[in-house]
Parts: sequence; C-alpha cells; structure tokens
Amino acid sequence: MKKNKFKNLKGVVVALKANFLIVEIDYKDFKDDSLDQFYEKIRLLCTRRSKLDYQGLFIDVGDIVFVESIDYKNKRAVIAEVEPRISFLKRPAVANVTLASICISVDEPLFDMEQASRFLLTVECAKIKPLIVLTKIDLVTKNDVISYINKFKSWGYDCIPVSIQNSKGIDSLIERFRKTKLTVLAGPSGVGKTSLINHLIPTVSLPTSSVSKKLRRGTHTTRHVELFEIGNGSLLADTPGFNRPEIVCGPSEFAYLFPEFRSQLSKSTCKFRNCLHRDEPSCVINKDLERYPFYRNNLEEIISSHLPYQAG
Ligand SMILES: Nc1nc2c(ncn2[C@@H]2O[C@H](COP(=O)(O)OP(=O)(O)OP(=O)(O)O)[C@@H](O)[C@H]2O)c(=O)[nH]1
Ligand SMILES: [Mg+2]
Ligand SMILES: [Zn+2]
Repeated sequence: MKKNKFKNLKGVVVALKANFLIVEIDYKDFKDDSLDQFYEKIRLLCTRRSKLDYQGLFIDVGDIVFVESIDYKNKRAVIAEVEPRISFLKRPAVANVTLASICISVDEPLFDMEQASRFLLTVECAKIKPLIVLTKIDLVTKNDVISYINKFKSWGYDCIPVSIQNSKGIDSLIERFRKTKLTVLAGPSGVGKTSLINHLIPTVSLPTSSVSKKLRRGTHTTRHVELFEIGNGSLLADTPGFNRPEIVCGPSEFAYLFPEFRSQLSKSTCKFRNCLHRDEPSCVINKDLERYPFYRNNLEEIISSHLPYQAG
C-alpha cells in the first residue's frame, strides 16, 4: 500500500477568515509520547501551498486537508494537499456535507412553501441527503405541527419539529447529528439556525438577533460558514441565512428533484420519453399534488432560461 507522507497531519477546514483558512486537527497526533494521555482539537490559521492555486483547487469549509510546517506556538500551518470531495453544496458553500438540515420556522418568519421548496431543491440538485428541521414550534398548536409533519411527508421528507423555548425535539436532533459526519444547517435568515447550535452545543455562544418586527424577516446575523463539534466526531455547520435559493437545472431534470414525483416516475413511465409532465397525454404525474403548481410555474421559467439564443 502506498504510504501517505501527510497521514498524520489530516484536518478539516472549519472556517475561512479573510485570506486564511482555519483548520482543526487532532493535537494528539503530533505531540511526543510522554504526553500520550492528553487529547484535544486545535485550530490552526493556515495559508495554502501555491501549487494548489496552480492546480485551480478552491478550498472551502468542510474540505479535508493535509497540513505541514506546523508552528504550534503561534498556531499556524500551511495546507499542502486537499482530499477529493464526496459532495459540494454551492450555497451555502460547504464541502463533504452528508446531511443537509433545512431549517424552516412555523412563524417569525412565516412558513413559505415556495421558499422551503427552493432550499430542498438545491440540496436535491447537489445529491445530498435532506432533512427538514421545523423550528419555533412553541409558536403554534400541536395540531398545526402535525399538519406540517403530514405536509412534509406528502412531499417525501422526514421532519424533526423543535423548539429551543421548551427544548422539544432537541434530543432527537442531537442523536441524529451525532450519527452524521457533517450536517449543515441551512435556511432563511431568522429561522433559528444559530440559536439551535448554541442550544445543542453548550460550549458555543454565537450571536443571534431577533426577527424584524416590521418585515417579519431575519436580519442576516450570521455572516460566515463555520463548523462546530457536536460529539462522536460529528460536525455541524452554521451558515448565513438567505431568502431565495436559485434553481439551477435543466427542464427534463427538474421533476426528478421532487421526491413525490420521483416515486411516481419510478413506478410507471409517461407515454412520451421527453414528457415534461405538463399537459402531455398519458403522463403519470398526479397533478393534484400540493407542489405541482409550484413545479409548473418554475418549469416555465427554467424552459425560458434554456431557450437557445435566437439571432435577430
Ligand atoms: N419562539 C422561538 N424563538 C426562537 C426559537 N429559536 C430561535 N428563536 C429566535 O429567533 C431569532 C433568530 O434566531 P437566529 O438563531 O439568529 O436565526 P438564524 O437562522 O441564525 O438567522 P441568520 O443568522 O440571520 O441566518 C432569535 O431572536 C431567537 O431567539 C424557538 O425555538 N422559539
Ligand atoms: Mg445565524
Ligand atoms: Zn409526464
């Protein structure tokens, strides 16, 4: 087996800071034998070898890297190699995500089907496993929560309802995240992503701010992606909220980003091979499904953005 000379210097990029990268490594791997009982994670401020720039390798949060020239005293090092990624989420930009928790609040800001769907579609597009985290459930009744769970089930998604006000759902969330290598919390501004991290990881205390009373929207408090340890070697990413994720896909791929359409298409086939599930005869898609009108509206937009350029 080929020996990897960087074997013991492996770390993960936990944040970007101006032109630097913050890399977390296991300190245990580097100290002398006499201190072998001692174990901790340390964060190093890193630059990168210029050959990585020549190779056009852009490093992002979540990337697994190998560091060298470590200066423990000043906590500095240089990134020499980057491991190939298993996944990449473009916005928020995080590499190697294994679970994308889309945080959606029942209120403050109000639930918005189109917005929630846009977040889910970007995750589907990146072929990352999605999970819906329904936040602030203390603001609605139990029955409302049940109807949200049923709604998401009809879309084909699991949902964990939570509240930091009464700690509902927090244990299930911790359990789920500790079973996952890297979970990203993504969603609109103000839904409570950072508050959740503060609640789940007692040693973390990040700034949060209340939702604007006038606009009933978040105020974009988190500005950068950052990874935190949640136990069992698992990582959790806080990310800046944003309101309208772009859908980037071709017209024929679009239906496959909806689990409820995917399951119908896996069971039976439309008459026409290039069916876009509009008004074609013998189409197998059930047009009564809740997200069908959303599919249709956005399909028209996608089609018009893919029309070939017509020279005047
Ligand atoms: N009622 C209630 N309020 C909550 C809950 N979780 C968070 N909040 C409040 O929601 C507001 C926004 O929370 P943040 O954690 O800053 O939201 P965020 O999603 O990180 O927002 P950005 O960083 O802007 O993307 C804060 O005032 C929190 O106290 C909850 O479970 N119930
Ligand atoms: Mg935040
Ligand atoms: Zn069809």
